[in-house]
Amino acid sequence: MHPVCLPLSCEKVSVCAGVCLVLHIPLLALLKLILRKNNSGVWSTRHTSSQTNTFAHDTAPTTAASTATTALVISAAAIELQPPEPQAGNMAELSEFTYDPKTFSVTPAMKEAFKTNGYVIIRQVLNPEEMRKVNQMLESPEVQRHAYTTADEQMRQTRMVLWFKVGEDVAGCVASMNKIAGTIEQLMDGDEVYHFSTKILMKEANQSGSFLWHQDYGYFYNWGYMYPDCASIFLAVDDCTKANGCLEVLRGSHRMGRIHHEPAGKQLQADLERVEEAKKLHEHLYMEMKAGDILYFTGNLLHRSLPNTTNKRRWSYVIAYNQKHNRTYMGPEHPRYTPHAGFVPLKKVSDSALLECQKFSMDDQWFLKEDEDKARE
Ligand SMILES: O=C(O)CCC(=O)C(=O)O
Repeated sequence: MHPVCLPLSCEKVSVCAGVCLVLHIPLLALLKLILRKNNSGVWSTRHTSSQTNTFAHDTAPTTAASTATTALVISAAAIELQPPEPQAGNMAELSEFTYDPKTFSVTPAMKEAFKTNGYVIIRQVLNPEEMRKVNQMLESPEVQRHAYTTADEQMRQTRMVLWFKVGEDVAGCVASMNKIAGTIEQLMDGDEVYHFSTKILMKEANQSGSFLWHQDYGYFYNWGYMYPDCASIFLAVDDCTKANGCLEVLRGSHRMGRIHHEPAGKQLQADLERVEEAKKLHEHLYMEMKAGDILYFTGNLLHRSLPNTTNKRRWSYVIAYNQKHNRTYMGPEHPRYTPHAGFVPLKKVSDSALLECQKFSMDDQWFLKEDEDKARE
């Protein structure tokens, strides 16, 4: 018997069963015509619930079809069909929080939002004074001389700098502060995390390429990491808007698991057929952010960003973390081995560390060179 028949009284069951048999295929279409979603995301009839019974009684069931309609309305009202998730907008809002230095902690609501949506955005994690220090470090010739370019599928270029070590300098503080490293560790809700890499992605004014649709685990997977137990934080160095190529995500897409990636330009791109299908199931969100806001997101969340079309730069600062147990099987003998692959414990520091830190120099840092970049392999 079709499930919509279940709660009907005995005399209606035979009518409905017959109708189900005859109309089995168009049944869902009929239901869609009869039902609509209300504001709280619950499916109901086109009338209010108090009107539902009146509707059933007032309609003279003169034909088999109208009898079926009446039966279906009664049964659907009784079942109260639920869509798989509440309204999209509300769920996205659930992932948005504001940092308060006095009271901040990772709450169950944040963990739940991270699990459901694949990300949380926390506004103003770094204050303007902290951001001044970050900018001073990023703009220093010592960092900038390590810049090279990545390119999208149209070979449009974006400058980037990438490094691996966590020093006792400004960059090291950012990577190991509790409000960043401690937060991502708690959101991932499991093993200890360590720093995998930090990079700055510099979309300059009126130029730059895109970052193609991908999952960060798409990269980690190629480097031999066995589990998607990695996550990243995206710190807005400049305000990020739709016009200057803010990050875009497909909310909840991490629940699809890893999808196939192929090289495109100098990047890896997720299988676009899958991405198109994913867009039908997962809300496409533009992560507009102010400088100092941080997006914490899981390794399998599909994301991308488009070129900067404005006359101001749009820089971002992305730190990748990996869980301690998540090892790569690609040891030194393997052609894809990356020497930074091993676990190095991350000693977390207090949230005041960045303001206290005076070391801008990264003289002992290990910066990635363009010819060492194995992103595409
Ligand atoms: O900075 C951006 O626009 C994109 C960065 C990104 O997608 C990544 O690092 O995985």
